[in-house]
Amino acid sequence: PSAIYLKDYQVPPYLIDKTELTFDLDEATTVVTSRLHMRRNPESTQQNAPLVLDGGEDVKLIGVAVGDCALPAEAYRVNEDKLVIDSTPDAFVLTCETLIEPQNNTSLEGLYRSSSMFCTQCEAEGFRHITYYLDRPDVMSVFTTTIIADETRYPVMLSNGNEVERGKTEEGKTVVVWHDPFPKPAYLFALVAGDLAVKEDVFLTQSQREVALKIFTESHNIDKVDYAMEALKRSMRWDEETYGREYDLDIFMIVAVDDFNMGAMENKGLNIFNSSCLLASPKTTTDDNFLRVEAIVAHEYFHNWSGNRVTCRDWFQLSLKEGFTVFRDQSFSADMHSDTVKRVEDVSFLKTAQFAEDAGPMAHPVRPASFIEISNFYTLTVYEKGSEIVRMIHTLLGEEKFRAGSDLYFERHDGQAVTCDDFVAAMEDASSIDLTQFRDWYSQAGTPIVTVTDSYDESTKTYQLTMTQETLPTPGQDSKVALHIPVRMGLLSQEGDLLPSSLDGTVSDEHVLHLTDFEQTMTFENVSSRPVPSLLRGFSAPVKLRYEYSAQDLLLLMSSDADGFNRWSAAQQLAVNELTQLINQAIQGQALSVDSTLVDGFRALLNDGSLDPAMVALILALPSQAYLSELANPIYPAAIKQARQHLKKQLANTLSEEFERTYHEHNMAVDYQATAEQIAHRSLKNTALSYWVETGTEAAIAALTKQYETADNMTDQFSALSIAVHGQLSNAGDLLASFYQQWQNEPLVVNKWLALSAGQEQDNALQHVQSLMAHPAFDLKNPNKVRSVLGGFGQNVSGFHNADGSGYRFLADQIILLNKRNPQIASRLCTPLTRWKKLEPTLSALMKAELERILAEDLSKDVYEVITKSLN
Ligand code: B3K
Ligand code: ZN
Repeated sequence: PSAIYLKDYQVPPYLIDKTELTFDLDEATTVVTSRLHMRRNPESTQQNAPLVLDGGEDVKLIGVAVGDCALPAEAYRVNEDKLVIDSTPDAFVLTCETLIEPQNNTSLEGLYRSSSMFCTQCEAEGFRHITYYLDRPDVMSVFTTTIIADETRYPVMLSNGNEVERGKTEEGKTVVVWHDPFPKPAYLFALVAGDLAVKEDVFLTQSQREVALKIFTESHNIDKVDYAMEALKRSMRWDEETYGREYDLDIFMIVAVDDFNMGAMENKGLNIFNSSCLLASPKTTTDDNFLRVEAIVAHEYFHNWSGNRVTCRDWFQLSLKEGFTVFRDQSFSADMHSDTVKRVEDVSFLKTAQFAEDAGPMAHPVRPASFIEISNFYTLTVYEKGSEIVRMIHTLLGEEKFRAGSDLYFERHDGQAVTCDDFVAAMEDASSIDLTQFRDWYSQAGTPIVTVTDSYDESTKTYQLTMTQETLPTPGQDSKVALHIPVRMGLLSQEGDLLPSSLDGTVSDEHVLHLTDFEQTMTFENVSSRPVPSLLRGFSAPVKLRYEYSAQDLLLLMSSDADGFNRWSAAQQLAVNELTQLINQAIQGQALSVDSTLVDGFRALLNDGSLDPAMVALILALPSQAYLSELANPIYPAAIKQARQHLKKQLANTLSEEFERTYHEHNMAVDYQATAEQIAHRSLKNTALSYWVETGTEAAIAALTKQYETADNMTDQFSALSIAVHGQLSNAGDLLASFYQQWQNEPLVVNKWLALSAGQEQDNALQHVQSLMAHPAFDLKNPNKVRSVLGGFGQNVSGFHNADGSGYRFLADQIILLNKRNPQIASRLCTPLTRWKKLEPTLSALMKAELERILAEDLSKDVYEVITKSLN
C-alpha cells in the first residue's frame, strides 16, 4: 500500500451534476443501477484524461453504457478497484449496472445488513463499495434514489431528502423514490430499508417552517428515543440562536442500527446512529451515556451546516468539518449543562488520549499531509485538537467577531467543498485579525511544551513572566516552528484575592497573552504584592504547561482561583505530584508513603458545602491510569496501578467520616432526570461511595449492596457494580452474575457488563476475557461488543500488561482475526500496541514482538498503516 499526499491535490477531471440510483434490494444479491449525468470539469488541466471511477473488489460490474450505447468490452477496463473508460464525450450520461452482496459485507462500509435491515455507511470511501463513482468529497451532485424491495419485509425504505414517489413493480415489489435537492458528495449518501418503528415530532424553524422529525428503530427499542428527540429539538433551536443556522429540508430522520463502526453519521437528512449513541432510558442508561446521546445527536445535526452545506475539498481537510463541529457540540453541551464541568471533561480527555496520540508513532497534524488509509485519520487529533484550534480562534477573536467569521464562512462557501485555510480566511476577513502565524497549528504535529518562570520586584511592583515553547519532533517533522499560543491568565494574591495588573497599558484581572516566539518575557505593572499566577485559564491552548507551583500555590488556586477550570487543574496537579512520588517509590520497591497536602486539600473540599458537587466529584476522581501513563516515561503499568490504589486507600481511611457523610448527603430520592443538577449529586455520591468502600467497613459494603439492589436508575446501579468490581469487593462476582441475569435481554446494558467484566483485575484475567468472547452475549460481527470486551481488557493492567506477554499476544490474535473481516475495527484495536516505545523495557520488547507478528500477515491497508508506522 502506498501513501497519498495533500500536495498532489488536483481538481476532479469530471463532474457529476446529477446522480440517479436504483437499488433492487434482495437478501441474495442487490442490483444497483446508476445513471450519472457527467461532464468534463472546465477547471481541470487534464482535459484528455480518461474517466477513472472508484470501485471496490466487492462490486461486480454487469454492464456500462455511455448515452444509449452499451460499451463494448474493449472500450473500458476494470483495474483492481477502478473502472477506466478511455474516451468520453464532453457531456454524457453514464449508466452502470453492478451487483453487490450486502449480506456478506462484514466491513460495515458501503451497503450492509444489520439485524434484519439494510443500511449504509459511506464516509469516507464507502460509496465505492456500492457502485463505481467519483468517490471524493469535491464532486457534489444532486441525488435521486429509487428503492425497490418487498414491502412485507422492508416496509420502511429511506434515503436522503424528500420522498417524491411511491408505487409497485409488475412483480408486486414496492418502489419508493427519494430526491435530495442539495448537491452533496457521495460520502453523505444514505439508504435504509427495514421493518422499523417510528417516533414522530415537528420542529418549527425560526422562519416558521415546519420540519417533520422522525426517529426510526427496531420496534422493541422505540420506547427509548424520547430523550434523543428532545435533544434534537434543543440542538435545532440552539443552532438557530447561536449560529443563525436554520434547517433546510422539510424532513429530518434518524435511524438507529446495532452494527456500526463508529458513533453516528451525518448523512444529509438521514442520520444513521449506532444504537448505543441514540437509545436512552433511565433504567438502562447511565448519566454519562445520556450526555453522550445528547452530544452526538447535536454533533450530527450541526454537521448539516458544518459539513454538509459546506463540505471538505479533500480528506486532508477532515478537521474543517470535524474540528468545527466538535467545537459546536462542546459549546452546546456547555450551554445545556455546566460550562466548567464540560470543559474539565473535554480537557481531561484531550490530555489523556490526544496528547498520547500526539506523542506516539501515529502523531499527525490536524490537517495531515499524507495518509495510506483515510479511515485511520478519524482521530482525536483531527477531532479534539481540531476543536481546540477553533476554540483558540474563538479566544483570539472574541464572541462577536467569531460569529461574524462563522457567518461569513457559511455565506461565502455555501454549496462548496473547501479547505481549513478557507475557514481561517473567513475568520480573518470578518475580524481583521491576522491569523497568518496561527495557521501553523493545522500543519504542525505534536503538543507544544510551554515552560513558564517568573519574578517579582517588590520595589517597582512589577511582575515578569518568561515563557518558552518547544515542540518535540514527530514522525516526518524533525524541526518545529514557534506557534501562536493564546495564554489566558490572571494573578492571585497570596491570600487568594484577585490581583489586577497592567499589561501593555491595559489594566485587568485577566489577560490573554500572545506567545508567538520561542521565548518571550511579559512585564506586568502595578502588581501590589507577590502573585501566584493562574495560567492557561480554561485551557486556552492545547499545550503542556510547566511551571513550578509549590503545594501551597496549588492549594491556593484550588480554593480561590476565579477560573473554575483552573481550580480543578490545580487539584489535578497536586494529585499528579503526589502520585508521581508514589509511582517512583513503587518502581523502586520502596514502601509507599503519602504526603498530607492532598489529604488536607480533599478534607477542605469535602467540608465546604458551597461548592458545586459536580466539581467536587471531578476533583476527587484521581488522575486515571491512562493519564498517568501519558505523563510517564517509561511507563510501569503495575506501579501506576499500585500507587493509585494505595493513595485511594489512604485518602479513604483518613477521610472516612467525610466520605460517609458526603455519600448520605447526596443520596437523594428523586424521580430520575438527566439534568446537570441531579447528575452532579449522583456523581459526588458515587465518588464518595467509591472511597468509603475502600475502608472495608460493613456499613460501607452494606450501603453499596443496598444501592445496587434498590436503584431505580442505571447510573446508581452500574456505579455500585463498578465500585464493587474495581474495589475488588468479595461480592463483586455475585453482583456481576446477578446483573447479567437481570439485563441479558438489553444488549446495550450487556455491553456495559462485558466491558466491566473484561476490565476486572484478577489473576486469571486473560482466561476470563477468553470466556467472555465465547459467551452467548458476545458477537464478533458487532463492533460495540468487540470494543466492550477488548477495550475493557485494554484497561486491565494485570491482564493486558501481564509480565509474560500473554495479554499482548491475545490482542494481536484478535487484530489478526478481524484484519480482513472489519479492517477499521481491527486498526482501532491496534492503538494500545502503538505505545510500545514508552513502556518499560521488558514489556516494550514483548509488545514490539506482537507488532512484528502482525506485520507478517497479509494485512488490510488500515492495519498495515498503523503497524508499519508504529514499528518505524
Ligand atoms: N463523520 C462521521 C465519521 C465517519 C467515520 C468514517 N470512518 C461521524 C462524525 O464525525 O460525525
Ligand atoms: Zn463529525
